[in-house]
Amino acid sequence: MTDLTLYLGNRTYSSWSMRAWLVLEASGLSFGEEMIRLREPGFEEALAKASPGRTVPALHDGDLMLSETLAIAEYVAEAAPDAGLWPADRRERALARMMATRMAVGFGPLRAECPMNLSNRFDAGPPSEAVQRDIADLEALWRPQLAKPRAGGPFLFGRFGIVDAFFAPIAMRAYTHRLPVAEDAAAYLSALIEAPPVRRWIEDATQEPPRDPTVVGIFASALYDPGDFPVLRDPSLTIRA
Ligand SMILES: N[C@@H](CCC(=O)N[C@@H](CS)C(=O)NCC(=O)O)C(=O)O
Repeated sequence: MTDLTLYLGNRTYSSWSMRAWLVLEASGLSFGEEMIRLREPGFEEALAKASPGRTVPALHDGDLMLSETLAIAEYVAEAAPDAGLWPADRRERALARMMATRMAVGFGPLRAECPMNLSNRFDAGPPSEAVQRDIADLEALWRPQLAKPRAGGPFLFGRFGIVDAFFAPIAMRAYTHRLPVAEDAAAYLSALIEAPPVRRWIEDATQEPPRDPTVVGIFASALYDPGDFPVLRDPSLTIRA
């Protein structure tokens, strides 16, 4: 038995919250949600109470409190063994775990320079060399999987799993920041944008109040400006020539 509550940041901006929510959604387990709006008054106190790492997402199961999305994902995968959240094959599972871990610890320039903002789209010109290197590294990580026949869906190991939840915010960033991506990567990222749980997350994001404009903090850059969620109307990506 589980009594799961996920503590989330704003859907529009919190890429780690999105990952954990997608994993829970794909698990089929029922769970409650508590929103801790980033940087708004009471944010730090709420985080200190809800999250051992003072970050969102945090998952509570009764008196168990977890932060760190990878640990949350592993806990959910064990609670829902039939959901196929990791590939069934041991070698594929190891590859999927390696990929999710690389997402958890890497790709700093892409994350810092291209923050997630589901509500808008930007035209900042070509990405920096560091971001281009991150994109090339991601493509190289995905490519062997994307070249294989996969059963059960268009995702890295076929059906949607934890590894795909971890890369879903990359699809959002590729769209929002018009990042040029190779054709095989674009097909995968488009499948992520169209995945039903991802669409549900974006649609739910349109229902949340826009961020408080008087609270700046991490929101100091125009890259966090609210918009009208163009990804829901035209999700086309920029293919690299
Ligand atoms: N390593 C953490 C990263 C979580 C994280 O950085 N979350 C952001 C929101 S997406 C956060 O809580 N930031 C706290 C802050 O802005 O003070 C995880 O995997 O869950």
